[in-house]
Amino acid sequence: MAKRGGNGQNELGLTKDEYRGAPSTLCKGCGHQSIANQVISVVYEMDVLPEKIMKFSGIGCSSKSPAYFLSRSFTFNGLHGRMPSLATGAVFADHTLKAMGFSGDGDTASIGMGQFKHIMRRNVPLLYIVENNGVYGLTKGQFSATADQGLELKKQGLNPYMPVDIVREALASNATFVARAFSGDVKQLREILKAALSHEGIAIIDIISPCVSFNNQDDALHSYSWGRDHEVAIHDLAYVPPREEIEVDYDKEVMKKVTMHDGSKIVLQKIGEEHDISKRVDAVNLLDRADEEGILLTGLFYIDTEQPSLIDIKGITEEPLNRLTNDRIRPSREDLQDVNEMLF
Ligand SMILES: Cc1ncc(C[n+]2csc(CCOP(=O)(O)OP(=O)(O)O)c2C)c(N)n1
Ligand code: SF4
Ligand SMILES: [Mg+2]
Repeated sequence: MAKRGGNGQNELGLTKDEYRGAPSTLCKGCGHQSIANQVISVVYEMDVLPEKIMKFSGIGCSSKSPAYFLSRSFTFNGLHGRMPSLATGAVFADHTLKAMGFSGDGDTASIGMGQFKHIMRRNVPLLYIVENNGVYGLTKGQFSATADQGLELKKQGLNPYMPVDIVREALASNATFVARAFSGDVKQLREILKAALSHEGIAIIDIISPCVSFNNQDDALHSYSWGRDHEVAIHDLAYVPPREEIEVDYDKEVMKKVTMHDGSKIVLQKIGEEHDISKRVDAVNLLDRADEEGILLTGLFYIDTEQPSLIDIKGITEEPLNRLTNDRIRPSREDLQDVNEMLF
């Protein structure tokens, strides 16, 4: 795919190298690096101009990773846990750019929980990625709010608390696209990223992304070995770009086709039991069962393409606000007069 322009160029005539960033300083083998690599591939393959993307992050190893991809895109690195405010403001200013948020489990579920909740209920058009390793990697491995109960780490001792589950929080907060992926399962991750980028609203992806330096022992639920041994996909998920024919593997039953706002499609094929991605309560039940069975369930849990996004709710002009000139935004003398008369 994406060799359409020849010489490794995509439809825009850009090579994959033009989607890369600065040399990475993440530890070798860090799950966040794998996510960064997939973001580069996906945006290149989807023929999105890097200058048409803005990326946001908070603080953490995950939050510094946007430096390592899409160096031609707009990049905002904010305060710890405050990425959602930054993204909301920027989306208001220019909703014609694709917005991508990169956060960690600490950045989102510890210090940033309040902001996380509110960006979901407002349905801000943002692809929100949580690079979830169960620890504060950047500050040397303290337990985060998603750390598994009973996890024992050499320098931290035993974690006595119950974990926050990002997917559960997203479902409870009416997020309109909710998925879980594993950074070690690159094929599925790419399809989910593509689908999420086509969603017009908040798209939450909880990506289990192992920290090889502080939380990668075999029994940890955020490790590579646990993920590889326990991952179960809900369905086979394929993203079909606009104008491309749907090709399906006829051995599998097509459960659902979802048409996105840009005309692309998500095709779900059955591999296990049936799951209706339009029913939030079914997704919660699925999570409960996965927890009981001790498996890492991945795939698209829930989608709602009908809810208006923040931009629709606020009736923002098609032309981005940051490009409206003074003569268009300044009220006329007559309009001001009308307002004054209404008030007095
Ligand atoms: C207000 C504030 N409190 C605490 C910190 C210290 N701090 C920096 S990163 C971090 C946690 C990062 O964890 P996470 O978001 O999971 O990212 P990871 O490094 O694991 O990818 C903390 C507590 C800070 N930078 N700012
Ligand atoms: S400390 Fe952990 S999260 Fe940070 S770069 Fe290293 S492996 Fe990744
Ligand atoms: Mg973390």
